Amino acid sequence: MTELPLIARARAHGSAIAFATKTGTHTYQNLLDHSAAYAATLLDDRGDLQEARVALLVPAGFEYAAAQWGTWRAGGIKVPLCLSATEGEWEYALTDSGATIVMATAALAEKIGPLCRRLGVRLLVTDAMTAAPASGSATAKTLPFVTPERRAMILYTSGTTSKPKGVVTTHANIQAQIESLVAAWEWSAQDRIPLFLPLHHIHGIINVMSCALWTGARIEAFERFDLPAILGRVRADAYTLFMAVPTIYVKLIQALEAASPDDRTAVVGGFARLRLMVSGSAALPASVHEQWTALTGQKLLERYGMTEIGMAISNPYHGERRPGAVGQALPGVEVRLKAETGAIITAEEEPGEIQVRGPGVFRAYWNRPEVSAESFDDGWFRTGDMAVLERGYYRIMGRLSVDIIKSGGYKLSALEIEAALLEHPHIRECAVIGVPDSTWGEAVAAAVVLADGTTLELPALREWCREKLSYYKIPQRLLVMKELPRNAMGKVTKPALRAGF
Ligand code: MLC
Ligand code: AMP
Repeated sequence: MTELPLIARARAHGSAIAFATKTGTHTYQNLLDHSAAYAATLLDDRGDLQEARVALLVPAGFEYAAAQWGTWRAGGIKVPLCLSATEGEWEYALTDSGATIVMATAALAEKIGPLCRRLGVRLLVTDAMTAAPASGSATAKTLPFVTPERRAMILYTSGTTSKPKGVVTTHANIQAQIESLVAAWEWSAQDRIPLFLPLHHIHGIINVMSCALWTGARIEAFERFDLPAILGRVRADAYTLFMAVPTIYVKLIQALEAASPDDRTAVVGGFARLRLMVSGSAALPASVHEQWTALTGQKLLERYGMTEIGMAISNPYHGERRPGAVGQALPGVEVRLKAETGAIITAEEEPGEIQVRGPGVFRAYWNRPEVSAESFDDGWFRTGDMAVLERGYYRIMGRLSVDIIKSGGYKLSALEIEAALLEHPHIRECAVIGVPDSTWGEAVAAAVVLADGTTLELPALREWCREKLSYYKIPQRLLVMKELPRNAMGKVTKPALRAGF
């Protein structure tokens, strides 16, 4: 074999439609041609990018997929950036990954251009590349042979360190993640799926886009979660599959309840006819699961995953989909629970940390050998999530770290947000936690101690944060305190803070 399997498979899907948008459709052959042209441009006069990092600032859609495949076919590592990040966040991702090239649409190139110039990073504007015909020289260029063991992608994930860490996956890891889901959820070339999740995280990249492109299915991409447009397409039976985070199901329930009886009947009918609806990236409250079934007749399939491992545990496609539980290990994935004592748990009803092993598990954190080593326990990845086995299914109980927050499916680091807040001239001390929220799962809540003689209100704080943090990291609650609760060691007792909100 001389090509990555993803590319070789696309040749077989040739004339099938890969992407459908308001403005037109693109076949798999278009994707092959475009990605070859992108690869040729990226390579310039080189024969292989040799794992050079190529950052992507492109909205979901055909261009994004072509840029991703172009990077891979040229031998590069793709680093997708959050479209709405602040300049500081972009700068961190570019410098930490050592990216030498940014691919961006014209509109986004204008925003990131000054930073690229300052950092000396080459900026390629995708629209300009598309406008130029795929010249003979581009398509005729011999592309390098990229072996599956080579590194393919770095995804930045927030966690227990203040700054996000780069999760490095190889082509083989990505393929294993895709093949597991394609088998478990019975993907086929007849599938059609909307893509409205951000493409700097695996939920959108792997579960939706890559599984679809692997099987020859059709993707309808939206630049953002455009609820009215998506509902319109659901009622028109445009899809067979639907994958979203719990917050989206909460928002869909709200929209259906607010709709006129006729509209509701039409949209509910569309949802009822889908072959599968999946929820993940955060806990789906059993009440939301049950409300959705009552409204549409659909039994949501909840699954559990993580950037470092892909998807690990899932309710079954055939069989009982149990509200409040995430099911069993996916094909090709080994899961075990480890007790605090160090014992491997074999009995039901005993909680332990979820540890995962398998070909989909990432290679390492980028440039962080020590953190990488600490994250594995005898070859098993330590997720930091606690679970228990009940009647044969895993149920997630929570996280080991109080510094990780999940809001709207985004994983946030309390430490990163605290570091930003401490730059505020009025804030002397602060502690950030996630508090339960019926829409977002958890909402970012900040407790602060102010400098003498100063005041601070939430709207002003949120406005100030816009320069520093992506919008989904900005605190939604604020509590001004005289002092933060601390233990004998002087460490803030975050569980005690929760009561204050
Ligand atoms: C939007 N807002 C948020 C937010 N998203 N606040 C907190 N947390 C979030 N996640 C705020 C906005 O700033 C805005 O505030 C207001 O909510 C409405 O914004 P919006 O843009 O209209 O919201 P919407 O488009 O509806 O976005 C909601 C969403 C989005 C759920 C579509 O959050 C989203 O795409 N989440 C998915 C993230 C994801 O893909 N995670 C997967 C990670 S991978 P204001 O003040 O302006 O009104 C992973 C592994 C796995 O977890 O297992 O899958
Ligand atoms: P991320 O690091 O953004 O990939 O997020 C992964 C984390 O999301 C996991 O470690 C879990 O804490 C959480 N998560 C994902 N799916 C679920 C689920 N179905 N239920 C509860 N938590 C989940």
